Amino acid sequence: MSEKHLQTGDVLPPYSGKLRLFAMRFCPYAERTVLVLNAKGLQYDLVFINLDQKPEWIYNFSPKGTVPALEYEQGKAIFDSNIINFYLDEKYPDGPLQASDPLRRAEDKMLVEEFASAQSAFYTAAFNPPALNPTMVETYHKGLERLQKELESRGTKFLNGDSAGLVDYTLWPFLERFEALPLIGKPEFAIDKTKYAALVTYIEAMKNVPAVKSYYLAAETHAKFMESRAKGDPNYNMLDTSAVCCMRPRKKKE
Ligand SMILES: N[C@@H](CCC(=O)N[C@@H](CS)C(=O)NCC(=O)O)C(=O)O
Repeated sequence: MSEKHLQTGDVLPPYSGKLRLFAMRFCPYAERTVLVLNAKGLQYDLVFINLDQKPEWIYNFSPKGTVPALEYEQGKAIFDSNIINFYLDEKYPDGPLQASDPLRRAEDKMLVEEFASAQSAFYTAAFNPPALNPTMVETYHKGLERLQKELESRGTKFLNGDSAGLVDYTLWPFLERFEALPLIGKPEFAIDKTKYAALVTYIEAMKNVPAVKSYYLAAETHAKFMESRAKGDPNYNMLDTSAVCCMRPRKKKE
C-alpha cells in the first residue's frame, strides 16, 4: 500500500474489483472505516488523497470531496464514515460489529454523539491553537470522563463487550490522536493515568486489537502531522517511503 497522497492532475488508479476506500492517512474519520474493513477481514484497496489539492475525480465518489468515501462497485460510491460503516456491517453480516440488543445499539450511538464535543475540542486544540480556552479543555475532559464512566458501568474490556465493535472503532481514531496533544505543547489535554485508570487500560487494550494495530500511528507521528497542518502546510506524504530517493554515497575520486 502506497502512503502517497494523490493530488490534482494525478490519474485515478485502475479499479481492481475490490472495495476501494478513498482516505487521507491522518484522517480520523477515514480511520474509522479502515478499522471496520480490517475487523471484517474484507479485501480492499486504499487510495490516499491530498485534501488541499484534491484530484478532480474524488468528486465522482464524494460530492463534497471529503474522505472517507467507499467505492463499493466500479464508479459507485457512498461517503461519510458512519454511513459507510453501518453499510459494511449490514452488507457483510459475518462477524457483526454492532450489539444484538437494539437498546444497546441506541446507547452506543448516543455515546458517539456525546463524544463529538470532545472531538471538536481536540480539533481546535490541535489545529487552531489561538482559539484555545478553558471551556474547551473542560469539554474535552468531560468527554473523557463520560467515556470512562461508561467503560466502568459496562464492566467489559471493550465498549462492545469482550471484543471490539463498531462503537469502539468509531471512537478509537480520536483517542489515538488525543495522546499527541501533550507532545505539541498542550499538557492540559494529557490523559492522566491516575484520574483515567480505566480509560488508559482501555486505550492500551485497543492498541492491541489486530484491526487497530495494523493501521496505528504513534503519538509522535500524529504530533508531527498536526504541527505541519497547524502551520498551514499539512505534510500528507510524510510516511511515503517512495518519496525518499535512493541517495547512494558518491564514490570518492581516487
Ligand atoms: N462526517 C464526515 C467527516 C469527514 C471529514 O471531515 N473528513 C475530512 C478529513 S479528516 C475531509 O475530508 N476534509 C476535506 C474537506 O472538508 O474538504 C465523516 O464522518 O466521514
